[in-house]
Formats: sequence, C-alpha cells, structure tokens
Amino acid sequence: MSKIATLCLIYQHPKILLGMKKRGFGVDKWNGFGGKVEMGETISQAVKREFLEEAGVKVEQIEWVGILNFQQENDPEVLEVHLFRANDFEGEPRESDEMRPQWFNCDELPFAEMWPDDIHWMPLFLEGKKFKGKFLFDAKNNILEKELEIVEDL
Ligand code: 6U4
Repeated sequence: MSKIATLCLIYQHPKILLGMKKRGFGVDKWNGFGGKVEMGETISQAVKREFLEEAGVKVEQIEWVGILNFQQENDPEVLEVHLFRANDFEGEPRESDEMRPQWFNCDELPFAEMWPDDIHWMPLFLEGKKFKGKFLFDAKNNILEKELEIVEDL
C-alpha cells in the first residue's frame, strides 16, 4: 500500500526556503513544503496548493526532481514523495498554522533538525540532478536501509 505526497523546495542560489513543521508528521523538523495528494488533483496541483496553504506563496513553474519512497520498519505502508524544485514564486513567505518559513544558505542547512535522509539527497538536489531513492526507518527514525540513484528522467 502506498500514499502519495509532494515536497517542494524554492532554491534561488545560494538561498533555499525551508519551513519548520509546527504540527503533524515530521513536527519540529525543517523541511520543504508539501503534503498528501488529494483525491481528484494532480501531483503538480497538490504542490501548488500545499505551497499556498503552508507558506502563502504561489509557485507556477515547478521542476520534477525525484521520487523518494519512505517506509517505517514493521509497517507495510510506503510514502511515495514526489520532489520538486521551484526557482520563482509570487508573494512573501508567511507563517501558517503548519509551517514557519525561513531562508537558509545552501551551505548552512540545518541537517541535525531535518529528516535524516535529507543529508543524502540534498547534495544531488543542489547540483541539479534527478534521482530516485528509498529509505527504511526504525521507530526512532534512524535509517536502516538506503537506496539512492541518479536518473535521467521519470
Ligand atoms: P496533512 O495531510 O497535511 O494533515 P501532515 O501530517 O501535515 O498531513 P503530510 O503527510 O501532509 O503530513 O506531509 C508530510 C510531508 O513531509 C510531505 O511534504 C513529505 C514530507 N516527508 C515525509 N517523510 C519525509 C522524509 N523522510 N524526508 C523528507 N520529507 C519527508 O525530507
């Protein structure tokens, strides 16, 4: 069984916009913006909706970057996360109930307060590579298994 979610980061070299997740899954971690794809919407519609809901900004041009499958030990459900990059946006990032946006320098990302897989794929993201990956976590979110490969396209 799998659930489909989006994750999108605004990258304007050398700045990258992350948000502190204030509630729900991944609370207290810095992450990109996104969430579950809802019934009847496309993945790119979900990216745009989540960005507007969570950070109050409009993204139009989004670039597909990769797919990451996340699984928890002893749980058959796979979270299939579609990762995107946006260079441009409209509006000013603002705090929502769910996220507190903040710009970071791409050389000073707060990996200790991010999902533990991010440190593995972020260098590829910053280099403009496309990739597919798979991570298995234990109950404390330590990585038990990791697969990550660069791909040309979907
Ligand atoms: P909603 O539906 O918004 O109430 P919520 O609990 O906020 O659910 P969800 O599922 O919408 O969470 O979104 C989870 C977000 O976290 C998605 O953008 C995907 C991202 N995410 C999940 N696991 C991750 C991981 N291991 N590494 C990472 N991002 C992850 O970088």
